[in-house]
Amino acid sequence: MNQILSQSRALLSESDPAIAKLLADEARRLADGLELIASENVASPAVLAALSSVLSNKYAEGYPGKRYYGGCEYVDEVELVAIARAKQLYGAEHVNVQPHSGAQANQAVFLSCLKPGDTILGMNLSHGGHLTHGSPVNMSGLIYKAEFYGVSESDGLLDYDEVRRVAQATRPRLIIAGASAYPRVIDFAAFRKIADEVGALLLVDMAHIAGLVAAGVHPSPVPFADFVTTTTHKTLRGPRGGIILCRADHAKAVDKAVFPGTQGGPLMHVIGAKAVAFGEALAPEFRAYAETVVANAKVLAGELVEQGLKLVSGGTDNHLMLIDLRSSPLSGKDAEERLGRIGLTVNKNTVPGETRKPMVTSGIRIGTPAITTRGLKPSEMKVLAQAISFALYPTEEKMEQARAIVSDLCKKYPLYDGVFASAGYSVPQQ
Ligand code: DSN
Repeated sequence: MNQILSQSRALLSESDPAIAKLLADEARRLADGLELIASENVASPAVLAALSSVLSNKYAEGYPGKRYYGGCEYVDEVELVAIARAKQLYGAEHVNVQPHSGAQANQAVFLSCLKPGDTILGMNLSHGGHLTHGSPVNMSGLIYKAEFYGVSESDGLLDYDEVRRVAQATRPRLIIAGASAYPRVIDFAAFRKIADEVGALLLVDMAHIAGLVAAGVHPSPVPFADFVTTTTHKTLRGPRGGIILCRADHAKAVDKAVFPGTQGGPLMHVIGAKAVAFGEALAPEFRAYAETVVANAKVLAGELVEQGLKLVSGGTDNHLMLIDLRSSPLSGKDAEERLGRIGLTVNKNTVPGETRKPMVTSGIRIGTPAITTRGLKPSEMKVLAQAISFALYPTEEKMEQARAIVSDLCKKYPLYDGVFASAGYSVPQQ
């Protein structure tokens, strides 16, 4: 059996060379460049092993001990381990590990506590919020009445007085805290206070910072929120997927909203991989990793400012920063393309007060989770900032220098070597 599994890569090459080639191309793309997309990471070989396991074969609608299918004795154990580890990691009263994604985790929370037409209050997408927090093109904005708060345009910081003012004016049933492009610490106690003042429930979507919270390097929302949702693949470094943490009194409604409310059969291979990732995040090495993610981000932000670039809020407290290009001739799209040419993968991003379209934008979001997994340290952030700045304001000579910097860093920190090898993980066979 093990032999068959270890031969799967070779089998794929034989049975489907077209897809095998594309997988190899993607592995090479990852290895030859540096991943600076703030929501991406490099999952461990153990996480990848669970993802490509026989658990993928199993239908298991229902919950451990109460399934609609036979043969669930082992997947029940897998799901129970995932739940126990997630509870330990975050100190949560109840955890549902079945959501296929962060969007579906949010959708299930909405179904558990809202009726169509109820008012929700979330962060403005162009200020760093998320599509699923009430955008008019998402079901959250189509089914519910969405209201928004934002950051102060003068300093880029969340304005809690403004959140309170909008909450008092709109009386939401649910307030959503959490962001996909906010570089500062979020004050969850302040959100709880505002929610209590207006009689609202509080959902914190901690997808971006879940790994930082797990490691104790960002304050936890769990003591303050009725519901906490997260993806498992960003700073948490697990497989793509979602989970919901909630207070015990919401447990039944949340479980019902996930299945049968919004999903059918859970993806048991992903749940197995979530369990592996939670186990890794419980290990002491993960705290050191998360501390380095933040240290790298702080040094990189400082160096970018030294290079003359403007950052929203002037810097960062977490794993990401937003370059504001409004005073430069470049759009976010231009900058994304230029950085791509030297092997740095980033995403264009709106900035507070954005005037360009979402496919163009005036900003670039940069994150350090993946490069930190790869092994880069704060001492390397100066040259990385230099490469970014050379690529944004290039001459032919500077572009060459920028490419050489990135290429040297890639050689110094090979993908799936270094961090995983030194942490005692096995390196996947090529
Ligand atoms: N699209 C993700 C991000 O990049 O932040 C959030 O879902």
